[in-house]
Amino acid sequence: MLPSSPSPLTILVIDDQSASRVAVVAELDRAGHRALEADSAAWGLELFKRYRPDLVLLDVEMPAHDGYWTARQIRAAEPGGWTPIIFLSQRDQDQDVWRGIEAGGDDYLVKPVSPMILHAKLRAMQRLLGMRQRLVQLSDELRSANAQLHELSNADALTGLMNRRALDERLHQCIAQARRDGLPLTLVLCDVDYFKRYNDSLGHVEGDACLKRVAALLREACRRPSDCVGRYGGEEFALILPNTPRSGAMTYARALIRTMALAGIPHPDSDIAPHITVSGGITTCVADASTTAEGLLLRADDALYNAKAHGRNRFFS
Ligand code: GH3
Ligand code: MG
Ligand code: MG
Ligand code: MG
Ligand code: MG
Repeated sequence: MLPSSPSPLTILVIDDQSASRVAVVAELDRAGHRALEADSAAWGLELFKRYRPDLVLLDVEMPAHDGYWTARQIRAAEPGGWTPIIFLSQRDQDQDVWRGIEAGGDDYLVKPVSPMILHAKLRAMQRLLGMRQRLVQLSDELRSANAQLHELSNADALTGLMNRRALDERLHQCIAQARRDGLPLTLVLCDVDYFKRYNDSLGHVEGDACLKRVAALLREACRRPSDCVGRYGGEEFALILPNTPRSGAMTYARALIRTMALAGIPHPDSDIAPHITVSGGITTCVADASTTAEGLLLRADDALYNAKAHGRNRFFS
C-alpha cells in the first residue's frame, strides 16, 4: 500500500516523453497531489511562472532546451524564493546526479520512477518546505519586532513625540540635506515658562498632562510634512524646520504664541499670563561644512536664554 500525502502539493511535471510523464502524473493524482503537465522546457517554464507550483519534477533530456537549462531559468524566475526541483532521468551515473545538483536541482530520481521512492522524496521536500515557511514567518516577525523596537527607542514615552535621541539623529540628517540643497534650516528650542511652579501648584500628574497638551499643540503647529518636533527633555521641546528662513521661523513663532494663548491651559502661578506660555530660541543657518548640530543647539539655547531674560512668552533669534 503506497502512501497518500497528508498535505497535497501542486507539482509541475516537465517531461517530453509522454509515457513516463503520464505514469508520474497518475501516481501524483493517486496520492492526492495536483499535477500540472508540460511536454517541453519552454511550456514548463511558462506554467511555472503562471501557477507557481510547490515543486517541480524535471526531465533532464529534452529537445531544444534540456532540464539543466530549465532549472537555471526557474531559479532566475524566483529571486529570493525556492521551489524544490527533482530531476528525472534514465541516466544513473554518479556524474549525472552530480551535474543535476550542480545545475540547481535539489534531488534526483532515476527513471522509470519507483512510486515509493517518489513519495519518499516528496515527503522530504515537504519537510524542507515547511521549515522554509517557518523561517519566512520568523523573519517577518523579527522585522516587525525590529520596527516596533525602533519606534519605541525613538519615541518619548510621555508625549509620543520623537525623543532626544531621534531628534539628534534627525538634526544631523537635516543638516546634511540642507548642505546638499543649499536651503536654509531652522532649529527652534521651546521651553515652558514657570513650569516648576505649575508642578508645585497642581502636582506632577497635572504637570505631565500639561506637557502632553503642549506636545500636541506643537505637533499641530508643524504644517509641513518635513517639519518635525520632539521632546528635548523635561519641559523643553525642539522643532526642526527644513527649508525655512528666519522670517518664516518668526511667523511660526508668532503663531505658536497665539496657539498657546488660544489653548488657554490655566497656569495658577505664572508672572506673565493666566495660562501656559512658552519661550523659544530660534536659529537659522544656511548649512556649510562648518555647521554642526551641537553649534545649532548652542545658538538656539542662547536665544532661548535671551527670550527668558527679556520677559518670557516670546521667541528670540
Ligand atoms: P523657566 O520659565 O525659566 O523655564 O522656569 P521653569 O520653572 O519652567 O524652569 P526650571 O528649569 O526651573 O524647571 C523646569 C521644571 O520642569 C522642573 C521639573 O519639575 C519640571 N519637569 C521636567 N520634566 C517633567 C516631567 O516629565 N513631568 C513633569 N510633571 N514635570 C517635569
Ligand atoms: Mg526526455
Ligand atoms: Mg527648562
Ligand atoms: Mg530651566
Ligand atoms: Mg521652563
